[in-house]
Amino acid sequence: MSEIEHRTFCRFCISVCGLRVRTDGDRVVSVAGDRDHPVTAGYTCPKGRSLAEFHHRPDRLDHPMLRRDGELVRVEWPELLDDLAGRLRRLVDESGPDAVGTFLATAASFDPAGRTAGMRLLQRLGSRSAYSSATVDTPGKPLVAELMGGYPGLIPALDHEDATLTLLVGTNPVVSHGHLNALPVPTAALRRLAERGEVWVLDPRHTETARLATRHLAPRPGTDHAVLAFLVRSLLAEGADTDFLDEHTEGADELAAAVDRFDRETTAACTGLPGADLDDLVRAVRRHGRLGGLTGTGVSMSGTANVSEWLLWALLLVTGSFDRRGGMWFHPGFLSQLDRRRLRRYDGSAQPGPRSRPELPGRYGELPAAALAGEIEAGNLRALLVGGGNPVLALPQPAAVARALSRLDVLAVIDVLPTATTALATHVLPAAGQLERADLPLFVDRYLSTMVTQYTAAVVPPAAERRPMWWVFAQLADRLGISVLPDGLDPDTAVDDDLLAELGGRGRVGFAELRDADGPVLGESAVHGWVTGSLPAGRWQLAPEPLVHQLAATPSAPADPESLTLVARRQVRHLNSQLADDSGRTGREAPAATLHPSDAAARGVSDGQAVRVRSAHGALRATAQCDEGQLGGTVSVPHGWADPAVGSLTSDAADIDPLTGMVLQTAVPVTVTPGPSDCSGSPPHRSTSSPGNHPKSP
Ligand SMILES: Nc1nc2c(c(=O)[nH]1)N[C@H]1C(S)=C(S)[C@@H](COP(=O)(O)OP(=O)(O)OC[C@H]3O[C@@H](n4cnc5c(=O)[nH]c(N)nc54)[C@H](O)[C@@H]3O)O[C@H]1N2
Ligand SMILES: Nc1nc2c(c(=O)[nH]1)N[C@H]1C(S)=C(S)[C@@H](COP(=O)(O)OP(=O)(O)OC[C@H]3O[C@@H](n4cnc5c(=O)[nH]c(N)nc54)[C@H](O)[C@@H]3O)O[C@H]1N2
Ligand code: SF4
Ligand SMILES: [Mo]
Repeated sequence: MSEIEHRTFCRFCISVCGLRVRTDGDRVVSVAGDRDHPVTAGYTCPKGRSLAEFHHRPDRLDHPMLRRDGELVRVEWPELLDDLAGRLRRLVDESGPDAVGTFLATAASFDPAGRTAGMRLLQRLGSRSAYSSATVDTPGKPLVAELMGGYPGLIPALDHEDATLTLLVGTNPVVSHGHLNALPVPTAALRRLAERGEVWVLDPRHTETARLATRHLAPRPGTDHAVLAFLVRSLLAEGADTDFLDEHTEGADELAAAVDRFDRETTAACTGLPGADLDDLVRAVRRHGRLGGLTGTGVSMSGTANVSEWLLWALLLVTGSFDRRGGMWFHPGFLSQLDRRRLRRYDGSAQPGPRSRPELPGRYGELPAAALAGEIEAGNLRALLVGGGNPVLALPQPAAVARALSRLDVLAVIDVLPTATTALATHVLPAAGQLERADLPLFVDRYLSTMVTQYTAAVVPPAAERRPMWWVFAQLADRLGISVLPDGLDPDTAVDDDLLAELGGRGRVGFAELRDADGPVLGESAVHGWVTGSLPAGRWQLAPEPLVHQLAATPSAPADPESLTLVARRQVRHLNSQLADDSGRTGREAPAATLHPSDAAARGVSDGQAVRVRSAHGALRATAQCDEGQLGGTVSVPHGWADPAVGSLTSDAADIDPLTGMVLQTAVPVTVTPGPSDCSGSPPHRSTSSPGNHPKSP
């Protein structure tokens, strides 16, 4: 056979890099960056480049499996689907629809057809038990957008063409390629921004991104709100865009009052930053007038997530930077086109919370993932359909999550590989991977760095008995007497494009044109000026009451400046728990507990030595790595590994943000001691669980 080249895009992360994939029959021969892609221009990272190997991994899930007498055994699709649908029906009849839930997570965000079908199945069953990884990632961002603008889906984006000052707070895009905003080809993009003006990075690590910045400040973890409050206070005193404030905002006096206590001395004491650095930052903002600024998980996972995000938005408003050139634009989405729709008003109110944790908020049709294990233990949730997620390693306390998941009557996992979660499943459903399905980047549409989209056909047909995730949900729905497909299509005959045509039919360019384009389709480079005049909230709300209230409750000084705090981070070769085994096997990337040499020395720890990291909630073992670039008083442990599982240090009960249900995952107090002794929070193993701890009725 002869080789064929396909244009497609990577769906591991939101940079959605353009790819050229060569196939020979059903064999994926090679993967390379697409040099003709207008945004990513041939760039890929190691994850994208590993896609051929990923597709052919010998451990890929190829066959449906059903747990019988404690063991997962291979069955045919109809048998699996009949069994699963039958159990779901019985559970709904017995316990009501909320007993059935979904956890649709990271990989589902890159599979809009699959995710939509899953969400519809749950909605049409009448269940409220929808969970995702969003509530352990960044629920504060949509909340701030809602409270300040009246619409949770407002996504500010950097103005790569005109911005001269860029502030990056708790994000390391050189590794992550962006948090809620893609930063494709990050090194080149940051160099361009720095060449045009200044890039400031606030991070307790001297990160790969900080190395490209013009200035790096390392505030104490969890104190970003203080830096931002100080900036807002200073700018309100001198340098504010008063015309913009008068015309488009409300609450400037309340904002001024809220940030008033963050004077130079208080801020320096709170953050540990020298006053002179704070002065320099204020002067930079005044000098440039407008700026762009983004936060990442270093902010969104901290206890001051909401107030920090708010104060960054407030700074951008006080400087008149939002929705204008040289500041930031709001991404309306090539496919979702918010700029051509009337936005419905959201008023910040929460939906009812989970039954076992009524104090936690429901928002945007979802319950906080922090409540998932508790809802199972309380008997409220009896079946969970997991799609594109690995909750055992994503949620706090892996051992407790694993215990809860194994108590479920049904744990059906749609995945491409065996994981810590499939190991506990009653039903394993092998999914078509990213090269095996047609797609559009619909759910990351507004997170992209510019107005661009791309249709891809499947590069190869699904191998073995792998099936698209939408097909799985559609087959289940069909057996439950409901439909999740457009126009009531028959799940036996529908194809990927039927779903994509519906989902991708409201874009700048129609679906047929996208499909025929053979590659990315570019829109405007940025869309300025569409938000401020048509805000559902009328004017920008500078001082939303719940945030003013949260800020007032933050301490002005750290409780114990001598204690160590855990900070979250990511590594380049794996994405959350995905590919972590690979990067470990090749020895190119290992999980370490990184700390400053002086902190290590003070604890009798040397580089490469085994240490125990302990929080109030559990402990893990890791290898110590001494690094001058790690701020004293912090220890950085990467996310995504089964061992050490950093979730062992977090809690789904203590330190939960009351407005969002977010789990505290950075700036967590910990201790580090030498020695490899036994750990209470040790990660669950991947082995098939024994019948004894897996009470399933066949
Ligand atoms: N290679 C790779 N890319 C990924 C992922 C991955 O696992 N690997 N995961 C993807 C996902 S799901 C997400 S959500 C995004 C996340 O994207 P980012 O938020 O950019 O994630 P990180 O690279 O972890 O960068 C977070 C930074 O915050 C810093 N930090 C920690 N605590 C604090 C704090 O209190 N204050 C401040 N100022 N900084 C702090 C950390 O030192 C770290 O450098 O990345 C995505 N991309
Ligand atoms: N302590 C601590 N906890 C954290 C974090 C942290 O930094 N610290 N980070 C948090 C964040 S930001 C996030 S987003 C969550 C991550 O939470 P999850 O999204 O649950 O984690 P992933 O490991 O990305 O799981 C994705 C799963 O999708 C599977 N998959 C890959 N491709 C496909 C596909 O095409 N189809 C299907 N059906 N499945 C596929 C993968 O094999 C993997 O099992 O964890 C959160 N938890
Ligand atoms: S940066 Fe890497 S993982 Fe992200 S889309 Fe590009 S190739 Fe894929
Ligand atoms: Mo995430």
